[in-house]
Order: sequence, then structure tokens, then C-alpha cells
Amino acid sequence: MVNNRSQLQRNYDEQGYFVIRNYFNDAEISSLRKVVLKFHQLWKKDNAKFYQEEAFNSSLITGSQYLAFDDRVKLFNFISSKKIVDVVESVISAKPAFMNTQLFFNPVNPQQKDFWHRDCQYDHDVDVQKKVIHDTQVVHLRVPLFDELGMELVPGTHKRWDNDEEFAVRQEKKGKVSSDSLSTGKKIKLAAGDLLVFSADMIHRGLYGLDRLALDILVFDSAANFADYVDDDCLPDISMLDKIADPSLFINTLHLKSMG
Ligand SMILES: O=C(O)CCC(=O)C(=O)O
Repeated sequence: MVNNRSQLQRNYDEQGYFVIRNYFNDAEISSLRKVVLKFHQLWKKDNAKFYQEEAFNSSLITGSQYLAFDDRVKLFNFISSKKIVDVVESVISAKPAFMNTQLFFNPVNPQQKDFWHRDCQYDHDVDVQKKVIHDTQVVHLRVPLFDELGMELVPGTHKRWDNDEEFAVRQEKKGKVSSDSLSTGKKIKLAAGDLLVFSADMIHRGLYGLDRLALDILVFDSAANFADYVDDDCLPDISMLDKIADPSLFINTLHLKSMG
């Protein structure tokens, strides 16, 4: 692989993210873009009001609601391709498991601002957030399908609690709002073909603008208790498994779910 695995692991461990430039070639991106755009057009039609009023992402891209068998198999093969699995294994060494996919796009309303958050804040109160950032975290792999402004991240916050400025902005205290700028933020511009890997619980925000359409693949460590977050319908069914070159990312999830 293009980058040394232990270097990636060290970057992730210290900073909470890393980016690999030009990781995917044009053919890989254009074939992925074709399938994802099919999903996106159907999803937008089906969720017209939500899309017009407030949406900035969708999820369950691999599910059966909008894509048929062959397109789903293409997505599953991309998600579990050697390029992706190599990177996943650099951050999760034992039995990484697939969780979900999300698709990030620009909100229709230009007044809607990009906002700082940790993913865990939607599941937990502040006291619990302080604890869970020290536990195993979900990993996002962002695959931009067009050039985009990318993401803004606060390096190191996968392992440390917010400073006063970060907390006031993220939680909208002391007259701050979550779209205010943060002096500790680092902008990572992304081009189609790049891959950004980051921890879901670090402080981050997507940067709206350009023609952004980014596929995020979410994975977790089998040792962590995230199987309940996985929707059965976004996993391959039995008839698809033998059409996936290396289905172990999905098998690991199916196995965790079967253990209840
Ligand atoms: O790109 C965005 O709008 C937000 C991305 C994000 O929060 C995430 O991937 O967890």
C-alpha cells in the first residue's frame, strides 16, 4: 500500500485522523459516483420536503430501498476492497466491522451553516460524552466523489475533552453558536480520489460548498458494543456474500448481530 501502515496508525492515534491523497483512481471514483448518484436522485425525490428544508446527509446507501442487487453488490465490493480494508486495518487491528454508510451533500438552504459536533453528543449527555471519548470510537472513512472544501477537525480531540472555547461553540453556550469558527480547527480540503479517515467522536464539521457529495463508510471495532446501531437492511444478504470478493467486514457485523 502507498503509505506505511504504522505511520498511519501513529497519525490516527495522535491526531484522530489522517488523509491519503489520490488514493483512488478515476475509474474507481467514476464507477462509485455512478451508483451513489443513482441512490441520491431517488432519495431526493422520495424525501423532497426534508431535502428542501434541512437535510445535509442521507444514510443506509447500501440498503435495498433505492438500489437493486447489482448496484448494492458494487457498493459492498468497494467498501470491502483491499484498499479500504488495508486502511481500516491500520486503525482497527482485530475484527473490524461494518456499521453503515452516509452521504453528505450541501443543504439547499444557503442560510444553513456547517456546525461543530462530536457524533457521541447525539447519544449522550455531557457527563457521559466525557467518558465515551476515552472508549473505542467509530471510525469514518470519507470518500469525496467531487472536489470539496472538505472537513474541519480539531486534532487530538478524539482523546481529550473540549477547551472552554470549543465547549461553548459546540454546545452553544455563552452566546456562541455551533457554526462559529474555532481557533483550534484545522481545515482539510479534499479532492475526488482522496481518502480521509477520522474518529467520529473528535470535534469536527463538514464544510459546505462546491459540489460536495461524499460517501462516508463507518466501521467499528468488534470489541466495542455498536452492533445495535447496525440496520440489517444495509448488510449484504446470503445470496450476495459469494459475490463479494472479501466479505469479512460484513461477516464480522453479522456475527456480532447473531450473538445479540
Ligand atoms: O460533512 C458533514 O456535513 C458532517 C460530517 C460529519 O459530521 C460526519 O461525517 O460525522
